[in-house]
Amino acid sequence: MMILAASLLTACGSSRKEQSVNEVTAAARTQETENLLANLKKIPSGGIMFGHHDDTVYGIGWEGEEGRSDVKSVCGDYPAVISFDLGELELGNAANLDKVPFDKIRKEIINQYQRGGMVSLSWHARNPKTGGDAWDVSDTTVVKSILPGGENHRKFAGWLGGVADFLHSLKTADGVKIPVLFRPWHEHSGSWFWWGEKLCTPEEYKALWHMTVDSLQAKGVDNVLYAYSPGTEPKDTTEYLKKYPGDGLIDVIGFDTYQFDRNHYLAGMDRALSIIDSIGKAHDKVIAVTETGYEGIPDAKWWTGTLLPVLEKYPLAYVLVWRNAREKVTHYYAPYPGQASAGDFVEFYNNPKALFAADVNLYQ
Ligand code: BMA
Repeated sequence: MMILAASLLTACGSSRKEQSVNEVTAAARTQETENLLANLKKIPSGGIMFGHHDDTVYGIGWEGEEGRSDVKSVCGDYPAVISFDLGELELGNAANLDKVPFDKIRKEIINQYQRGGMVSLSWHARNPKTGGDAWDVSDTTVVKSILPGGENHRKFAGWLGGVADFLHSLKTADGVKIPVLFRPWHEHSGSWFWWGEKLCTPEEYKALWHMTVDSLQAKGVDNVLYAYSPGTEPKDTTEYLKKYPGDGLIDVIGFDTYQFDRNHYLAGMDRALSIIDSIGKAHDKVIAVTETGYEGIPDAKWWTGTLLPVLEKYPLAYVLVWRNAREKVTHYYAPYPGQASAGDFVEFYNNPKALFAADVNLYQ
């Protein structure tokens, strides 16, 4: 596998750097991680996994209750995909930017693995140059400053070391390393994060990805798949791939999009879906809607009337909605008992195409 990848790349005339990244990628993955990738490729033949951010750590009116989930309270099962965020791990904090303790996140990652479901991790990393948060776009040289040779490179290398330690710590009681999908540097086609469109060049953005993956692999992290997820700004496949770091690094391609106006949402969703569908086929990548939702879900038929019809035309592995914030009660994207769209969500759940935790077994 490794030799084949290397000789194919040599035949294509790729640089030594790309070659070494590809070799490491091909060689350094646990069996469970390879199984996860193989199963993600098979999922679309049976349906689409449903996902929810921070599902089991808090919801509307509760926090930290063992086994609780707003999604499960509504339909009886956990999401097939649960995502968490590593933001502020880099500060050495005990809890992330949304005040969820990393020990709790680790525990919930183990629980989700034991259900046979998937975990995705985003990273709203603080601004390593200004000291502000991920949304601090006051300085356009932040990415440059953390790349090799930059004044914040050492500091940032330390942050990546912290991420590697956390990923290494994801183990069952029997010592099995738990595979996760890591989705850093997301929504880079917009300009609201310090790694965004107007904040770095395509070369710098790609170098950020290479540095991230190289550094984790050099530290022996072998339980991770990687996802590339811009927003819906790219209008075609060329624009979508403008900052793509390469097939050797990326396993899942997706995008993030939210509903404000229904027609605008559906048009953007459809265009982005057809872009990732065609790239997914050409590059043999898993495709997914990595973040979406309609804040407050005021449309009682949203799940079966808007979301499912647009998704089911495409071979997606999963769709994930954002968090049910317990501290900002209008900021929620999954229903809870009594919420306006709860009945329709049960209908969505009952559709054989919508896959929840009990429907999947991703590690065998
Ligand atoms: C945003 C909002 C914020 C949150 C951030 C990271 O979309 O939900 O409140 O801090 O994601 O989870």
